[in-house]
Amino acid sequence: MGTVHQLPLMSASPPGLSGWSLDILLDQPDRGRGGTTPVLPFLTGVIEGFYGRAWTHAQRVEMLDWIAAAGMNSFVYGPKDDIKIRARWREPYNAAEAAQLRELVEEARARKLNFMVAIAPCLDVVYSDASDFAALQRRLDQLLDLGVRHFALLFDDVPPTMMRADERAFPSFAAAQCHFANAALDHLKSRAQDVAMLFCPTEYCAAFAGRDVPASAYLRTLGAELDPEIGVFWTGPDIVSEAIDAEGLRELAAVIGRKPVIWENFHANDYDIRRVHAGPLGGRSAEILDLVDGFITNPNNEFEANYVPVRTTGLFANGEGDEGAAFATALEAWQPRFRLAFAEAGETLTREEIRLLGELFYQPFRCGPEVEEVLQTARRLLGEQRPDVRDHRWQAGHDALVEFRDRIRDLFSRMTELENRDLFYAFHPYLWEAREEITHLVTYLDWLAGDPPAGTEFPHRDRIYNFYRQGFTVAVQELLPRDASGRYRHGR
Ligand code: GDL
Repeated sequence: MGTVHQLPLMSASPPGLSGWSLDILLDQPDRGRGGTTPVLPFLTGVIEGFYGRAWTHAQRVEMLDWIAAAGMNSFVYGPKDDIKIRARWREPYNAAEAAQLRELVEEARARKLNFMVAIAPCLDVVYSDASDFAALQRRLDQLLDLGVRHFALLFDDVPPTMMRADERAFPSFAAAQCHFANAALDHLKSRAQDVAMLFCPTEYCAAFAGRDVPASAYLRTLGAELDPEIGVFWTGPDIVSEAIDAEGLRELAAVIGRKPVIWENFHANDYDIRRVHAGPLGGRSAEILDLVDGFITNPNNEFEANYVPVRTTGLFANGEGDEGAAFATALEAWQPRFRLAFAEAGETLTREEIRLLGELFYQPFRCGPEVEEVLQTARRLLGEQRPDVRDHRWQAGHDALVEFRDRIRDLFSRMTELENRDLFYAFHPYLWEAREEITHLVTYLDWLAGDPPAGTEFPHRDRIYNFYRQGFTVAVQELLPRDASGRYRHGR
């Protein structure tokens, strides 16, 4: 920890990239002090590190613009289902893929960003097998030849078990990974001097370490055996952490012998097809920045939904601690993307409409402040056994919900007219559902407001039936009882 950054030797820069690392270092804000990896500054940026459909090449290039505009410095290319990153990590990139990677190297360089490529050999690697290490070397060599200098070795989401051959060769799973990663870094350094490597451990959050980080033999082995120049990713207490606090980070750093680089899953949505997160980063206070070596976000699969997540992550990483202020700044910058087709030149959705969109699909643990208020009103209206619908407060609440439904309907139809179709499609399924549900709720409140005689049933119950998701997965989910928060509540 506290390593002083050494400037990379310019002679080691890839052809045509001479001097770029120096530019990057000089351009970094003062938060360069962590520095596990000697050639990298405090890392801020985006990792395309989710499961499912990856972004397109054009989107990646655009993401580089977003990262730069957000005042961040890095992009990590690591989509889990890029077959050559994980499932077929031994296969070389073909000519077309290599050309795109080379272009990304150049596009990142033009914006003075670090470009990092992930390799995830964890599904089937035999750490002690020389031919597997040779395969890794071939991949690293190919990437080096394309101009890549920064690498991420990922060992996440695999069982912590070893192949028989490895059990004979290494005292533990962690020792095997350390050996492999250290050898990879040595290889990189034998080829170039301005190289850097990050490592994603198999225990990458406190939950995976049994919520007792100091007692984790796995993490302690990393601390003792992983080359101190290799940066270590960490997602916080959980895979998707509601909060990341200073105490947990201090504890972790003492165990792994370096500050972690946060792999931020706050805005990720690959684990839940019902949600998208277009609100600001939250639940993290600025004091944690001194306890980490970087802050990299792994956001939504839907590229266009990530504008506010990326911008507010950048604001946070640059010291903006106020979630509401960051949200407002990001919305303003996002607005030009909402141009309407066939409208007066330059007409966009209004700031209020865009704010509503962001608030409806806000964060993994809550909706935006105004939406939460509306939900509170709805709970109040429905909480009464037999509401007095002539009561002024009840009527005002009903009116507020009617108005809210109308705003969502209007937003939905205005979104259908966006010139940027990807932006529309990114939100379409979610917005559709929001509109249907609020419409149903208001229909029910309208019925209640008519003061139906006691004992009558809401006549629209059949209308709603087909809105709800059904099919195999839902049938399985319904087999095991859960509580309102989604936690399983079943035993023997
Ligand atoms: C994970 C995966 C990541 C995924 C995320 C959210 C890490 C280190 N790995 O477990 O690829 O997108 O959760 O589902 O977070």
